[in-house]
Amino acid sequence: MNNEHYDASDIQVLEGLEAVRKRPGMYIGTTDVKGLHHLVWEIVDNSIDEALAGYCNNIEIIINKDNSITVKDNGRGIPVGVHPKTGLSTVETVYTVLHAGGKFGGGGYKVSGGLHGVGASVVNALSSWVTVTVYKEGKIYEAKFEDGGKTKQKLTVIGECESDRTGTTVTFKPNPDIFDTDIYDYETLKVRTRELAFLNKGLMLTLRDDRDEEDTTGETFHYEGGISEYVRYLNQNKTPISKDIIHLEGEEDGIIFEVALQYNTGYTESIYSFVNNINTHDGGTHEEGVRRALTRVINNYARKNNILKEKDASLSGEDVKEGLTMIVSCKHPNPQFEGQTKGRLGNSEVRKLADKVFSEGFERYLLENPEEAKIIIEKNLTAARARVAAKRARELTRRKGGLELTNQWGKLADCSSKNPEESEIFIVEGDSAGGQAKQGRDAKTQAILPLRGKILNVEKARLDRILGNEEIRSMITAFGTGIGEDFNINKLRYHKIIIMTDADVDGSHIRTLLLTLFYRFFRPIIEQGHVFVAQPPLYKITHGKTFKFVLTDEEKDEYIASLPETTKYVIQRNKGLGEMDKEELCDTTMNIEHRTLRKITIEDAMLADQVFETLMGEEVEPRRKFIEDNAQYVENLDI
Ligand code: 1YM
Repeated sequence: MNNEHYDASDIQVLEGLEAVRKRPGMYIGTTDVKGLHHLVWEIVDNSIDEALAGYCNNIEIIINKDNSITVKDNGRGIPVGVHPKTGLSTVETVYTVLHAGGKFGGGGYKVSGGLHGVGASVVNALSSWVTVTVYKEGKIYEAKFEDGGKTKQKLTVIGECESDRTGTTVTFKPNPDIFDTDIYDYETLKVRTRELAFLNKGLMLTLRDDRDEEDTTGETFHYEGGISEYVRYLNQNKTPISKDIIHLEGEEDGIIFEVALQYNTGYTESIYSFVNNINTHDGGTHEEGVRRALTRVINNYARKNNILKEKDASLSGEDVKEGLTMIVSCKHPNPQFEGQTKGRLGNSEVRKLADKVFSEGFERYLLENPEEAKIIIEKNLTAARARVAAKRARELTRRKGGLELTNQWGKLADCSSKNPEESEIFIVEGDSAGGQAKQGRDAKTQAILPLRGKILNVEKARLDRILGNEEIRSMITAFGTGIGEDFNINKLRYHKIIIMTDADVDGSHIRTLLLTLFYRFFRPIIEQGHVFVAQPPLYKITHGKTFKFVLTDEEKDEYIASLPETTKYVIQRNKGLGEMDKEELCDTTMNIEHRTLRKITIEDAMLADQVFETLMGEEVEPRRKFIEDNAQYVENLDI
């Protein structure tokens, strides 16, 4: 792959950047804060492609003072010659012709196989200005664009550099008229930067925030162990049951397949799979190959060594994944992404490769490490026994009518509509806010379920115990979906599940608990976009006889600025839902016309799950550190 030469005539000139500016959503998904961050990855992806091709081992991402972004790499540098079809320099072509970048080069493992992998020209179209600098053959070249991709300065030699220096540096400033916000979030950039470092062993990525004067070095992510270190990282707040992280790798026909895994004492599975660095949320052939091989190899080993007796039932796929942390990563020159959100790998040849690499390597590991093998299989057997117990508990609950909706059941104020599409359920913190919400709701479409106090800590509980918790049973009953093996999303009685908690530490704790519960036991309701968080107003501003509720600090400042200068006004910070009267609560937070809801994505839920683990897991040290790190944000953290 490293010897491949590109043919510049491969560029396809398709359409102008005008189309991108008119309908940005079509090219980057959204123009909210997610779309803003997406721009960074479009540029970084080009550097990553260069790293995957074997020419680049260092990438820097800098948030500049003015919220522009700089991405630097030490690859070959974008080609500087004239492109025969456009008559422009290749740099200018890549940045001004839609779809040009992806058509270059051919072959290679392109990150751009993803949903919106449309490249540099889209970033240019959506930016106020862009500067591209290329270091190549002892010269420094520069091109500048402004106003959504208009060439301001053609590619020009602006100086000389050492003859062995090569690379590309791009700085862009997102157009504030296109995006809802122009403020970059360091943590968001950090999570993906770290993930890219785990997924590309040996590659050094640095993230720096120059908005903060004191920070000059930034954070560097560099993992020689690659996905093994990813597994260690994911298990850091858990208790691994064996010291080894098993890491297996194989290659066939240019397809690289890699997997790393380690069991912990917990009950949930954390399996993440990637293709060309893109998270395949819905799995696919690479994941299927491993899961199939894992179940088969464990059963074979357990039978051969008489751990599973002849009369015993085989261990199921469920049993062998309890407490399993695993990263599956595949690099493929021609990946086929399937499914509605393109989150599933479809290439069938990968299933066989994954099965082969995994079964050969894992079987050898078990044979060579009988002590570890025994610990793993004991864990699987315990899971199998618990699965049988949970089934019994579920049947018992069902027989007692525990998961059927009955009239005697007083807490839920259901809606009268039986049409799930128009029905919504508010899960409300506390009986008093619950009572207000019941009085002020639209009884046709809005159901209210008040939650008393904290729900169960699901980290430390298996399904049988979870079903013993009254608050959780109320929710399952109301949702109508069942849980565990009985879960059926088609039975969901409300298409909007809205979490409504106070704007304080307890409220955010309850929200985290609920999201964790949904993530672990009702994941499809998040994946299919049914979970929301209500946004109660943060302030009430009273001015004479009038008052206004606002959601954010910015809105507050804006409103105050709009008042006459001599004005006296009172600002009241809304801490609890209970501080509003029932009309206020319903009008600002529940009424479809006025309210703001935030839809929960699977990423939000994953993050909640991690925070939750830190706060609730068995390890004390990470918890102490988390509280210390966050102490400045909370008044009284009550856990
Ligand atoms: C900070 C952003 O864009 N790096 C980068 C981009 C390219 C190359 C190297 C490159 C690719 C190839 C040959 C090839 C790109 N080149 C093109 C195109 N960093 C950043 N580094 N030589 C250099 O793919 O064959 C598009 S991206 F199209 F010109 F080849």
